[in-house]
Amino acid sequence: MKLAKVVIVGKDEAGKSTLVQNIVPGAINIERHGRTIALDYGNREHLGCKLHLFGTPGQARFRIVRDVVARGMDVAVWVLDYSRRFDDRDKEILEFLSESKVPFIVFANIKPGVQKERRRVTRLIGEPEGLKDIIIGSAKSGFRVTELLDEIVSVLETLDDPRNREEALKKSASNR
Ligand SMILES: Nc1nc2c(ncn2[C@@H]2O[C@H](COP(=O)(O)OP(=O)(O)OP(=O)(O)O)[C@@H](O)[C@H]2O)c(=O)[nH]1
Ligand SMILES: [Mg+2]
Repeated sequence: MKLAKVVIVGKDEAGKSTLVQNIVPGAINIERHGRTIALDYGNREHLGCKLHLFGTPGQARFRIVRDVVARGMDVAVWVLDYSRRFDDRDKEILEFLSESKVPFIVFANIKPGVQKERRRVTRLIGEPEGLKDIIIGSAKSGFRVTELLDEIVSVLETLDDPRNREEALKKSASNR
């Protein structure tokens, strides 16, 4: 069976741990006072793929932990807090993903919030190269989480597509 490392990033309290729990009930969360300080971990099978899910801490002071946990990821999920204003911490995540050069899916998490940041996601983040899809859902209720898993698997399949491998080889040859 295909194995994949799926890393969940996003700013503090965006809903990353909630999402991991929704996908794998009882997943490990190494936390303090409810905030992830090391990681979330759980795995599950979906459409013939074994997905190893790693949630990262969102607090800026644990950025180094995120960077270490994310190393070697195949695909990332960016949990974007759709109830709070898009700010510098979101921009830092966008930079991190762009530098990582991994394919990623945005999961815009609808939470009841003070501020409603419902501008179109592409107006907030643009159309960065790695962006594969945008799913608007809820980490807590599970709304559209199955679609997220479907999309993760379909991104993984495109990575395995031999035509993409050829393209990648050609690119690396021309860069030599
Ligand atoms: N109502 C509602 N609340 C949510 C949803 N997702 C997350 N929350 C709440 O938002 C708070 C933060 O959620 P977490 O999942 O801990 O956030 P996190 O991104 O893991 O936060 P850090 O570990 O600090 O980076 C919790 O109180 C959750 O219950 C959602 O879809 N709906
Ligand atoms: Mg967390």
